[in-house]
Amino acid sequence: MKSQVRVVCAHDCPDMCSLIAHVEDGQVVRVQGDPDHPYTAGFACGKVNRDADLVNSPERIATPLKRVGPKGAGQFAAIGWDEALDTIAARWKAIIAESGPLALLGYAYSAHQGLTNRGLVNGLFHALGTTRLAAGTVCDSCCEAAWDATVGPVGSADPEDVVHSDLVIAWGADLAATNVHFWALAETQKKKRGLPIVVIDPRRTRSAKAADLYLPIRIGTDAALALGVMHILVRDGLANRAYLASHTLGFDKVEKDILPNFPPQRVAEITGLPVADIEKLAALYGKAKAALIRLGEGMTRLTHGGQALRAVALLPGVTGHYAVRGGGAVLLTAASCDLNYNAVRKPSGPAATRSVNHLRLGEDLLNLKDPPIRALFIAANNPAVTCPEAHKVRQGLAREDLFTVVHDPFMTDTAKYADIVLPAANYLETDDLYRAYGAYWMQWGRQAAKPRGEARSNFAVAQALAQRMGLADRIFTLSPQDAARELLKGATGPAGAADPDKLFAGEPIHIAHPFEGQKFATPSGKLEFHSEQLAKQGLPALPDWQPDPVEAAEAKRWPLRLLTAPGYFQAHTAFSGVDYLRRREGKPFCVLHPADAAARGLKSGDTVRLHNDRGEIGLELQVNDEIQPGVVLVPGQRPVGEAVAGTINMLCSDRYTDMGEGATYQSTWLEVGPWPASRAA
Ligand SMILES: Nc1nc2c(c(=O)[nH]1)N[C@H]1C(S)=C(S)[C@@H](COP(=O)(O)OP(=O)(O)OC[C@H]3O[C@@H](n4cnc5c(=O)[nH]c(N)nc54)[C@H](O)[C@@H]3O)O[C@H]1N2
Ligand SMILES: Nc1nc2c(c(=O)[nH]1)N[C@H]1C(S)=C(S)[C@@H](COP(=O)(O)OP(=O)(O)OC[C@H]3O[C@@H](n4cnc5c(=O)[nH]c(N)nc54)[C@H](O)[C@@H]3O)O[C@H]1N2
Ligand code: SF4
Ligand SMILES: [Mo]
Repeated sequence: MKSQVRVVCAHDCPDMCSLIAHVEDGQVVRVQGDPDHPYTAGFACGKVNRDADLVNSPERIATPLKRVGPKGAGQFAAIGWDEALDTIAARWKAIIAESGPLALLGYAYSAHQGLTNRGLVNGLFHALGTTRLAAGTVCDSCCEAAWDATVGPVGSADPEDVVHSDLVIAWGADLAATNVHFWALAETQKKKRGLPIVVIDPRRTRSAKAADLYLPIRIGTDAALALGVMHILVRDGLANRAYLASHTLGFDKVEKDILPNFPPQRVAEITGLPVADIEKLAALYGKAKAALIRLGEGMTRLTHGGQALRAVALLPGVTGHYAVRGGGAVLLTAASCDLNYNAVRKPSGPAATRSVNHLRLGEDLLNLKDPPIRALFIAANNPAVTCPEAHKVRQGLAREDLFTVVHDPFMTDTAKYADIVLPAANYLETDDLYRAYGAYWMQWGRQAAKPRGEARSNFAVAQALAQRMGLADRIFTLSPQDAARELLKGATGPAGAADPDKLFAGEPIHIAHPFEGQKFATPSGKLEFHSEQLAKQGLPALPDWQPDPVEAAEAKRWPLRLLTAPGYFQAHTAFSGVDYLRRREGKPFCVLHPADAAARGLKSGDTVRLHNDRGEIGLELQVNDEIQPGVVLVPGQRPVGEAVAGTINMLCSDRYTDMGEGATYQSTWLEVGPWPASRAA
């Protein structure tokens, strides 16, 4: 029997495509874009076009497993669900009795599921009163904190308003890889009416190659460029004084104390960009009527990442583009979708316990005391690959006295360290409610096929464990659709006004607020050039660019800086179970500029050793000039078995960003040399 089911793409991606799953005899045989969605417009990306291969992958885990070998060896025996769940509940109860609930840590992340599957695992641990996860610091907590301090906790501009823009700037985002529907919309406007596109990125990405102006900025210098542009806008009389006076706070101080330090010549020295290009960018921006900046997370993945995003997010305040449809800045939209999230995420439990930062898992598994973490539940996360200090993560996971459960569709590097592995259903196999984080859409996605093997969804596993742990909250007894109805109760704005009949019939629900210009939800209600909140945290109240002393010391010891970027056919590790995509992405590799390769006697195709104080890894080398000298690019994070040796996060530190306690992958310095001939490549 053949059918078509309208589903929603759950992968960690701003677009949230509506998709059609073609099902034959109960199996998904093809996934394609849904032609009836206004934004995602009938096409899926190159990864998700293969999601039939993901859901049917022969590498999926079929049954629950228990460890039968040493920790981390990946030796398991199949067990039944009852045995698995009973074992987990019994161990948790014993640990809680001896050490209290803080000895448990639920480490569940957003990846690749909708709101109820994502939320209910956290709800389970919230209700149990365990140690909590400060989630998302591996990803967007820095850019979110910088945005909140500057603009406030509200959604950004609507990417679909790019049809009204007269200039687009992709600033630290490789849109052709990570935001393909926004990119497609911008490119259509470029073809139709010559919409100019500027790309600011240390890598000449696919997006950069298609741009009208490409600025190969030095990593970590975006704040200087943004302040340099402001300097020129003021110099040339292009600042919108009326908007600055009515909608912003503290620009006078920036103008007096900060902008004089950023004349074009100095900005050129800091950023490595020619003065002429800085002038060109400022002139384009200052003369545009509706310039839209797509703020990218790329510029935040380093020590002063918050300052970078904040300075760039202030630019539309100088020109007043925040007031214009098609102008302003696109970042995250979720803050303007007010659902009753607590119904799922916080059904009961103490208001506060203690927290573990998502990116310090290794550190906290090894060093947390009173009580130490004795039980760990990981869902939809692969920290042994995707967390910085990956060696420490692996050491922590290898603790004999740690009881670890991993819930994942695949036997990941992390799952290999588990005591119990639970096979997870994926989004094609579950019902769920979805809300985009990079667009204004909400949609119900139906289950297209029964879970493969004995896989169960996050939602089902959270409910089963809640019942065994004696939790009485109603949410742990509801169907996914009834749980989604709880999310809608008390919801406000366009999401709250959604017609449940249309929603649960699978119609995409547009949840953009009527356009009234960018809202500001800072304490002053204005765009804050001067932030008292930041000052209270001991951070500069005004935007600025300063070198970081720790980075400067590292740079003296090691010649190359790490540039990290998304994989085109892999998103982190979630598609590594698809053989076709693994091959499309190729062997894990790094890129050096020809000058740096020549200086080391290296050539394309060589196996090379990347090393610093934290360790060494082995990758294949590509030599080309898509990056500047002094940089080594490593796209994606790949499981250990795929590379010659190791994975990139073994070289990255778990130091925090200036804002939001986020990850600083790119504050990593290293050296690249030949792979020792004595070791097999
Ligand atoms: N194909 C694909 N799509 C993805 C993902 C993926 O891995 N693969 N990941 C998903 C997830 S979880 C996320 S969070 C988003 C992230 O999507 P983005 O917001 O695009 O962020 P990044 O992927 O971190 O980096 C984007 C770009 O920033 C550049 N960059 C690095 N350092 C700097 C800098 O100092 N200044 C400037 N101006 N640019 C810099 C990099 O070269 C890279 O091209 O994408 C999502 N979509
Ligand atoms: N060096 C470096 N490291 C980085 C980054 C970087 O730029 N550079 N980027 C960071 C960013 S932006 C992010 S978001 C993180 C991502 O880090 P992670 O979230 O750890 O990585 P993913 O590979 O996206 O997904 C994790 C796991 O979820 C599983 N999964 C998929 N669907 C389901 C499901 O329905 N249920 C369950 N239980 N599991 C499921 C997948 O099989 C996969 O093993 O990585 C970060 N790490
Ligand atoms: S573009 Fe993003 S939302 Fe669309 S199919 Fe690909 S991963 Fe999913
Ligand atoms: Mo992310």
